[in-house]
Amino acid sequence: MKPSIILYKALPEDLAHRLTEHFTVTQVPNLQPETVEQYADAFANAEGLLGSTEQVGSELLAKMPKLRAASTISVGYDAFDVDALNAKKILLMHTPTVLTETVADTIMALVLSSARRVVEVAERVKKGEWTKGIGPDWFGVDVHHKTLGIIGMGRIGLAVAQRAHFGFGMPILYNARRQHEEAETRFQARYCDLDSLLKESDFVVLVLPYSEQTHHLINAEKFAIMKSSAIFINAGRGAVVDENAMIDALKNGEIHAAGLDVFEQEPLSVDSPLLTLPNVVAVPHIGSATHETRYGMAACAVENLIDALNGRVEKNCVNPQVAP
Ligand code: 8YV
Repeated sequence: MKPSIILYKALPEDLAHRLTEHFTVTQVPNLQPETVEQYADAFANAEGLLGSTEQVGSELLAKMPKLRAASTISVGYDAFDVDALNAKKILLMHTPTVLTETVADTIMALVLSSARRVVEVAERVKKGEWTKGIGPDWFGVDVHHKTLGIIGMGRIGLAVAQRAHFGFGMPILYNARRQHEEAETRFQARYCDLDSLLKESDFVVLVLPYSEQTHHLINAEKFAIMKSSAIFINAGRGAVVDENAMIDALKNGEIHAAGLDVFEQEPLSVDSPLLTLPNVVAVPHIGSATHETRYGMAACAVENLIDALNGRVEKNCVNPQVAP
Protein backbone atom coordinates (compact mmCIF):
# COMPACT_ATOMS: atom_id res chain seq x y z
CA MET A 1 0.00 0.00 0.00
CA LYS A 2 1.25 3.48 -0.83
CA PRO A 3 2.04 5.73 2.15
CA SER A 4 -0.49 8.52 2.77
CA ILE A 5 0.58 12.14 2.68
CA ILE A 6 -0.96 15.55 3.23
CA LEU A 7 -0.32 18.19 0.56
CA TYR A 8 -1.04 21.73 1.75
CA LYS A 9 0.04 23.72 -1.28
CA ALA A 10 -1.24 23.52 -4.86
CA LEU A 11 1.30 21.93 -7.21
CA PRO A 12 1.68 22.01 -10.99
CA GLU A 13 -0.17 19.06 -12.55
CA ASP A 14 2.87 17.00 -13.50
CA LEU A 15 4.31 17.28 -9.98
CA ALA A 16 0.98 16.41 -8.38
CA HIS A 17 0.93 13.37 -10.68
CA ARG A 18 4.45 12.39 -9.63
CA LEU A 19 3.32 12.46 -6.01
CA THR A 20 0.35 10.20 -6.70
CA GLU A 21 2.68 7.63 -8.29
CA HIS A 22 4.25 7.19 -4.86
CA PHE A 23 1.65 8.23 -2.34
CA THR A 24 -2.03 8.42 -1.53
CA VAL A 25 -2.40 12.19 -1.47
CA THR A 26 -4.92 14.25 0.46
CA GLN A 27 -4.79 17.88 -0.62
CA VAL A 28 -5.92 20.37 2.00
CA PRO A 29 -6.18 24.16 1.72
CA ASN A 30 -4.05 24.92 4.79
CA LEU A 31 -2.96 23.57 8.17
CA GLN A 32 -5.38 25.58 10.29
CA PRO A 33 -7.09 23.74 13.21
CA GLU A 34 -10.47 23.73 11.40
CA THR A 35 -8.87 22.05 8.39
CA VAL A 36 -7.11 19.49 10.56
CA GLU A 37 -10.44 18.71 12.20
CA GLN A 38 -12.22 18.44 8.86
CA TYR A 39 -9.60 16.01 7.48
CA ALA A 40 -8.87 14.33 10.82
CA ASP A 41 -8.54 10.81 9.38
CA ALA A 42 -6.14 11.90 6.65
CA PHE A 43 -3.97 13.75 9.19
CA ALA A 44 -4.11 10.77 11.55
CA ASN A 45 -2.83 8.45 8.82
CA ALA A 46 -0.33 10.73 7.07
CA GLU A 47 3.28 9.60 6.93
CA GLY A 48 4.36 12.61 4.87
CA LEU A 49 3.60 16.34 4.75
CA LEU A 50 4.36 18.68 1.85
CA GLY A 51 3.78 22.41 1.46
CA SER A 52 5.15 25.76 2.55
CA THR A 53 4.77 28.82 4.75
CA GLU A 54 2.27 27.42 7.33
CA GLN A 55 3.41 26.86 10.91
CA VAL A 56 4.12 23.27 11.94
CA GLY A 57 4.40 22.90 15.70
CA SER A 58 3.79 20.29 18.37
CA GLU A 59 0.01 20.80 18.40
CA LEU A 60 -0.24 19.85 14.73
CA LEU A 61 2.27 17.02 15.14
CA ALA A 62 0.09 15.54 17.88
CA LYS A 63 -2.63 15.13 15.25
CA MET A 64 -0.22 13.27 12.94
CA PRO A 65 1.08 10.34 14.99
CA LYS A 66 2.33 8.42 11.92
CA LEU A 67 4.27 11.32 10.39
CA ARG A 68 7.78 10.31 9.25
CA ALA A 69 8.82 13.19 7.01
CA ALA A 70 7.89 16.80 6.26
CA SER A 71 9.05 18.53 3.09
CA THR A 72 8.93 22.29 2.77
CA ILE A 73 8.94 24.17 -0.54
CA SER A 74 11.45 26.67 0.79
CA VAL A 75 15.02 26.96 1.95
CA GLY A 76 13.99 28.58 5.24
CA TYR A 77 12.41 26.24 7.79
CA ASP A 78 11.61 28.64 10.60
CA ALA A 79 7.93 27.70 10.22
CA PHE A 80 8.81 24.30 11.71
CA ASP A 81 9.45 23.46 15.34
CA VAL A 82 12.61 21.47 14.64
CA ASP A 83 13.03 20.36 18.26
CA ALA A 84 9.53 18.89 18.22
CA LEU A 85 10.28 17.13 14.92
CA ASN A 86 13.55 15.77 16.27
CA ALA A 87 11.87 14.52 19.43
CA LYS A 88 9.48 12.49 17.28
CA LYS A 89 12.21 11.48 14.80
CA ILE A 90 10.41 13.16 11.91
CA LEU A 91 12.67 14.10 9.00
CA LEU A 92 12.56 17.66 7.68
CA MET A 93 13.51 18.28 4.05
CA HIS A 94 14.03 21.67 2.37
CA THR A 95 15.14 23.20 -0.95
CA PRO A 96 18.48 24.90 -0.23
CA THR A 97 20.07 25.13 -3.68
CA VAL A 98 17.44 25.64 -6.37
CA LEU A 99 16.51 29.23 -5.47
CA THR A 100 19.96 30.71 -4.81
CA GLU A 101 20.50 32.62 -8.05
CA THR A 102 16.94 33.93 -8.22
CA VAL A 103 17.03 35.29 -4.66
CA ALA A 104 20.39 36.93 -5.43
CA ASP A 105 18.77 38.57 -8.48
CA THR A 106 15.97 39.88 -6.25
CA ILE A 107 18.50 41.32 -3.84
CA MET A 108 20.29 43.17 -6.63
CA ALA A 109 16.89 44.46 -7.79
CA LEU A 110 16.31 45.85 -4.29
CA VAL A 111 19.80 47.37 -4.17
CA LEU A 112 19.29 49.09 -7.51
CA SER A 113 15.71 50.16 -7.01
CA SER A 114 16.30 51.66 -3.59
CA ALA A 115 19.51 53.47 -4.64
CA ARG A 116 18.13 54.77 -7.92
CA ARG A 117 14.58 55.29 -6.58
CA VAL A 118 13.21 53.29 -9.51
CA VAL A 119 9.74 52.66 -8.05
CA GLU A 120 9.28 56.19 -6.77
CA VAL A 121 10.31 57.99 -9.96
CA ALA A 122 8.37 55.57 -12.18
CA GLU A 123 5.29 56.44 -10.13
CA ARG A 124 6.00 60.15 -10.63
CA VAL A 125 6.19 59.61 -14.39
CA LYS A 126 2.84 57.80 -14.31
CA LYS A 127 1.36 60.73 -12.39
CA GLY A 128 2.44 63.09 -15.19
CA GLU A 129 5.11 64.87 -13.14
CA TRP A 130 7.85 64.50 -15.81
CA THR A 131 7.18 67.76 -17.54
CA LYS A 132 10.74 69.05 -17.99
CA GLY A 133 14.33 67.83 -17.70
CA ILE A 134 14.71 66.24 -14.28
CA GLY A 135 16.63 67.93 -11.47
CA PRO A 136 18.30 66.75 -8.25
CA ASP A 137 14.96 65.96 -6.61
CA TRP A 138 14.77 62.95 -8.97
CA PHE A 139 18.35 61.82 -8.49
CA GLY A 140 19.45 58.69 -6.71
CA VAL A 141 22.85 57.55 -5.47
CA ASP A 142 25.45 55.37 -7.18
CA VAL A 143 25.62 51.64 -6.67
CA HIS A 144 28.77 50.70 -8.59
CA HIS A 145 32.01 50.69 -6.61
CA LYS A 146 30.22 51.33 -3.31
CA THR A 147 30.99 49.04 -0.38
CA LEU A 148 28.54 46.18 0.07
CA GLY A 149 28.26 44.48 3.46
CA ILE A 150 26.67 41.03 3.43
CA ILE A 151 25.39 39.58 6.71
CA GLY A 152 25.18 35.81 6.24
CA MET A 153 27.62 34.28 3.74
CA GLY A 154 25.71 31.16 2.71
CA ARG A 155 24.82 30.21 -0.84
CA ILE A 156 22.71 33.33 -1.41
CA GLY A 157 25.31 35.63 0.15
CA LEU A 158 27.93 34.18 -2.20
CA ALA A 159 25.70 34.67 -5.25
CA VAL A 160 25.13 38.31 -4.23
CA ALA A 161 28.88 38.80 -3.75
CA GLN A 162 29.51 37.40 -7.23
CA ARG A 163 27.07 39.83 -8.84
CA ALA A 164 28.30 42.80 -6.83
CA HIS A 165 32.00 42.07 -7.34
CA PHE A 166 32.06 41.19 -11.04
CA GLY A 167 29.04 43.20 -12.18
CA PHE A 168 29.31 46.36 -10.10
CA GLY A 169 32.95 46.50 -8.97
CA MET A 170 31.82 46.69 -5.35
CA PRO A 171 34.21 45.95 -2.48
CA ILE A 172 32.58 43.23 -0.35
CA LEU A 173 32.55 42.99 3.44
CA TYR A 174 30.84 40.07 5.12
CA ASN A 175 29.88 38.76 8.50
CA ALA A 176 29.01 35.12 9.10
CA ARG A 177 29.45 32.42 11.71
CA ARG A 178 32.72 31.42 10.07
CA GLN A 179 35.18 32.80 7.54
CA HIS A 180 34.41 31.81 3.98
CA GLU A 181 37.44 31.01 1.88
CA GLU A 182 35.55 30.92 -1.43
CA ALA A 183 34.11 34.41 -0.85
CA GLU A 184 37.57 35.73 0.01
CA THR A 185 39.45 34.20 -2.92
CA ARG A 186 36.80 34.61 -5.66
CA PHE A 187 35.34 37.99 -4.68
CA GLN A 188 38.03 39.47 -2.42
CA ALA A 189 35.41 39.62 0.32
CA ARG A 190 36.73 40.78 3.69
CA TYR A 191 35.49 39.22 6.93
CA CYS A 192 34.33 41.80 9.50
CA ASP A 193 32.69 41.72 12.88
CA LEU A 194 29.08 42.86 12.63
CA ASP A 195 29.58 46.37 14.00
CA SER A 196 32.53 47.13 11.70
CA LEU A 197 30.51 45.90 8.72
CA LEU A 198 27.59 48.15 9.67
CA LYS A 199 29.90 51.10 10.15
CA GLU A 200 31.76 50.75 6.85
CA SER A 201 29.10 49.58 4.38
CA ASP A 202 27.21 51.76 1.91
CA PHE A 203 24.77 48.89 1.33
CA VAL A 204 23.95 46.41 4.07
CA VAL A 205 22.40 43.19 2.77
CA LEU A 206 20.85 40.85 5.33
CA VAL A 207 20.34 37.24 4.26
CA LEU A 208 20.22 35.47 7.61
CA PRO A 209 17.63 32.86 8.47
CA TYR A 210 15.39 33.44 11.48
CA SER A 211 16.16 31.70 14.76
CA GLU A 212 16.13 32.59 18.44
CA GLN A 213 19.76 33.67 17.98
CA THR A 214 18.99 36.04 15.08
CA HIS A 215 15.76 37.52 16.53
CA HIS A 216 16.02 41.35 16.30
CA LEU A 217 19.75 41.10 15.64
CA ILE A 218 19.46 44.40 13.79
CA ASN A 219 17.96 46.79 16.34
CA ALA A 220 18.05 50.50 17.15
CA GLU A 221 21.63 50.27 18.36
CA LYS A 222 22.72 48.64 15.09
CA PHE A 223 20.91 51.19 12.90
CA ALA A 224 22.68 53.93 14.88
CA ILE A 225 26.05 52.47 13.84
CA MET A 226 25.23 52.52 10.12
CA LYS A 227 26.17 55.43 7.87
CA SER A 228 23.39 57.98 7.43
CA SER A 229 23.85 57.36 3.70
CA ALA A 230 23.49 53.58 4.10
CA ILE A 231 20.87 51.58 2.25
CA PHE A 232 19.57 48.55 4.13
CA ILE A 233 18.27 45.47 2.32
CA ASN A 234 16.48 42.61 4.07
CA ALA A 235 15.86 39.43 2.10
CA GLY A 236 16.35 36.96 4.96
CA ARG A 237 13.50 36.98 7.45
CA GLY A 238 11.57 39.97 8.78
CA ALA A 239 12.01 39.27 12.47
CA VAL A 240 15.81 39.33 12.23
CA VAL A 241 15.20 43.09 12.24
CA ASP A 242 13.39 45.14 14.85
CA GLU A 243 10.95 46.66 12.37
CA ASN A 244 9.92 49.56 14.62
CA ALA A 245 13.56 50.50 15.12
CA MET A 246 14.05 50.37 11.34
CA ILE A 247 11.05 52.63 10.79
CA ASP A 248 12.48 55.14 13.27
CA ALA A 249 15.90 54.96 11.60
CA LEU A 250 14.35 55.60 8.19
CA LYS A 251 12.21 58.46 9.48
CA ASN A 252 15.02 60.10 11.42
CA GLY A 253 17.58 59.89 8.64
CA GLU A 254 19.81 57.47 10.57
CA ILE A 255 19.86 55.47 7.34
CA HIS A 256 19.12 56.67 3.82
CA ALA A 257 16.72 54.03 2.48
CA ALA A 258 15.62 50.40 2.66
CA GLY A 259 14.71 47.67 0.21
CA LEU A 260 12.60 45.02 1.90
CA ASP A 261 11.38 41.63 0.74
CA VAL A 262 10.49 40.28 4.19
CA PHE A 263 8.62 41.67 7.19
CA GLU A 264 7.87 40.81 10.79
CA GLN A 265 4.25 40.16 9.82
CA GLU A 266 3.48 38.84 6.35
CA PRO A 267 1.47 39.90 4.44
CA LEU A 268 2.54 43.38 5.53
CA SER A 269 -0.36 45.34 7.02
CA VAL A 270 -1.67 48.06 4.74
CA ASP A 271 -1.40 50.31 7.80
CA SER A 272 2.34 49.74 8.19
CA PRO A 273 4.22 53.04 8.49
CA LEU A 274 6.75 51.50 6.07
CA LEU A 275 4.28 52.08 3.27
CA THR A 276 4.19 55.81 3.93
CA LEU A 277 7.95 56.27 3.63
CA PRO A 278 9.20 57.36 0.20
CA ASN A 279 12.64 55.90 0.94
CA VAL A 280 11.31 52.35 1.26
CA VAL A 281 10.92 49.82 -1.51
CA ALA A 282 8.67 47.08 -0.11
CA VAL A 283 7.99 43.96 -2.17
CA PRO A 284 5.80 40.98 -1.18
CA HIS A 285 8.37 38.28 -0.34
CA ILE A 286 9.24 37.71 -3.99
CA GLY A 287 12.78 36.43 -3.32
CA SER A 288 12.28 33.13 -5.13
CA ALA A 289 9.06 34.03 -6.92
CA THR A 290 9.72 33.36 -10.59
CA HIS A 291 7.84 30.72 -12.56
CA GLU A 292 11.01 28.74 -13.18
CA THR A 293 12.32 28.82 -9.63
CA ARG A 294 9.03 28.14 -7.89
CA TYR A 295 8.57 25.16 -10.20
CA GLY A 296 12.11 23.99 -9.41
CA MET A 297 11.48 24.34 -5.67
CA ALA A 298 8.22 22.40 -5.83
CA ALA A 299 9.88 19.66 -7.93
CA CYS A 300 12.75 19.47 -5.46
CA ALA A 301 10.36 19.26 -2.50
CA VAL A 302 8.43 16.42 -4.17
CA GLU A 303 11.62 14.43 -4.77
CA ASN A 304 12.76 15.24 -1.23
CA LEU A 305 9.60 13.69 0.22
CA ILE A 306 9.93 10.60 -1.97
CA ASP A 307 13.57 10.29 -0.88
CA ALA A 308 12.86 10.83 2.81
CA LEU A 309 10.04 8.30 2.97
CA ASN A 310 12.35 5.81 1.27
CA GLY A 311 15.14 6.41 3.76
CA ARG A 312 17.35 8.57 1.52
CA VAL A 313 18.55 11.63 3.42
CA GLU A 314 21.97 12.33 1.87
CA LYS A 315 20.84 15.69 0.54
CA ASN A 316 18.39 18.47 1.47
CA CYS A 317 17.72 17.07 4.92
CA VAL A 318 17.76 19.43 7.89
CA ASN A 319 17.96 16.68 10.53
CA PRO A 320 19.50 13.54 9.00
CA GLN A 321 20.54 12.46 12.49
CA VAL A 322 16.95 11.34 13.22
CA ALA A 323 16.82 8.99 10.22
CA PRO A 324 15.93 5.42 11.19
C1 8YV B 1 9.73 30.77 -0.15
C2 8YV B 1 11.63 31.65 1.14
O1 8YV B 1 9.37 30.73 -1.42
O2 8YV B 1 12.62 29.60 0.54
C3 8YV B 1 12.41 30.43 1.43
O3 8YV B 1 12.85 30.28 2.57
O4 8YV B 1 11.64 32.56 1.86
C4 8YV B 1 10.87 31.75 -0.10
O5 8YV B 1 11.72 31.54 -1.16
C5 8YV B 1 8.57 31.15 0.70
O6 8YV B 1 8.84 30.73 2.01
C6 8YV B 1 7.28 30.55 0.22
O7 8YV B 1 7.42 29.18 -0.07
